[in-house]
Amino acid sequence: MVVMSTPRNIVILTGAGISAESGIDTFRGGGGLWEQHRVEDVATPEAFARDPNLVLRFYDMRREAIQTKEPNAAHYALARLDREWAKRAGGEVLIVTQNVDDLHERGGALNVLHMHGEHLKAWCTSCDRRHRWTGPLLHRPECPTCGMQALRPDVVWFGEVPYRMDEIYRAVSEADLFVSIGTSGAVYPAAGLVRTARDLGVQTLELNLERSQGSAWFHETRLGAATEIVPAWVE
Ligand code: BV8
Repeated sequence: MVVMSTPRNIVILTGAGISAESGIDTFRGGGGLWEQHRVEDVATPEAFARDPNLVLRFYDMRREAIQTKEPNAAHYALARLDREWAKRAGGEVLIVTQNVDDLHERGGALNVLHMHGEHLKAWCTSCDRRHRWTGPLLHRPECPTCGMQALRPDVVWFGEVPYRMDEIYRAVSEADLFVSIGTSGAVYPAAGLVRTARDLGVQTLELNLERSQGSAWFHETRLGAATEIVPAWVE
């Protein structure tokens, strides 16, 4: 048990486990399968080049599904922390999420960084503009800016570079506390952030349903469902 003084700056990494109780499937809980495809095989540029309709259907189905889900107590607790921390401790909270759903934002969080992109955005590979997108992409709609039928999900696939890594590494280097919530620690560079934090002397805490692949790197691990252990930690 690590007893620490009140941390000023907190970086919180979240994964699919924080949205599980909102009814959004995790990757490795349900066997990480979709229509008999491993996610790692569908969420890649090669898969998109080989069978664009399969990939677009995969994302259309998930984009539609998340719009029927609601934030849960864990999202609301982090949003409270995000809004109140500056007053309480004069510090910053940054939520770095691997999730491509918008439940952190709909739960009221303000400082959210989607390192793997967002379901509700489409990226035009012709003019490089990004658009809020809630409908399907399978029928190749035209880009609202350039009119080309070149829209793809604005999601970081395996083998692609996650967004704003420099900003993330800087935030971790300036943090007093790094908290990881609801992630299996299976995917890099997200899974490597706890080691970056440790190497920089940052306190590290893991809140998860089960021990993750990176558990050994955390000063403290608390096990349980996010809707229970996240509000308890925030209070
Ligand atoms: C990159 C968007 C270069 C798409 C995603 C070998 C070694 C190291 C790395 C690699 C390697 N081979 C290949 C790589 C690189 C690869 C990688 O890591 N592959 C893995 C499979 C080995 N990574 C990449 O390609 C990345 N890019 O490396 O570029 C680079 C490197 C450094 C700096 C710059 C550039 C890009 C990866 C991004 C892929 N896109 N998502 C989409 O969503 O469709 S990944 C996807 O899976 C998620 O975004 C998430 O990041 C990831 C892991 O999922 P989790 O969120 O952890 O969910 P999971 O289901 O796994 O676990 C859920 C957890 O929650 C569990 O622990 C469970 O116990 C817990 N839980 C469940 N219920 C609850 C709960 N906890 C609390 N309460 C509950 N109720």
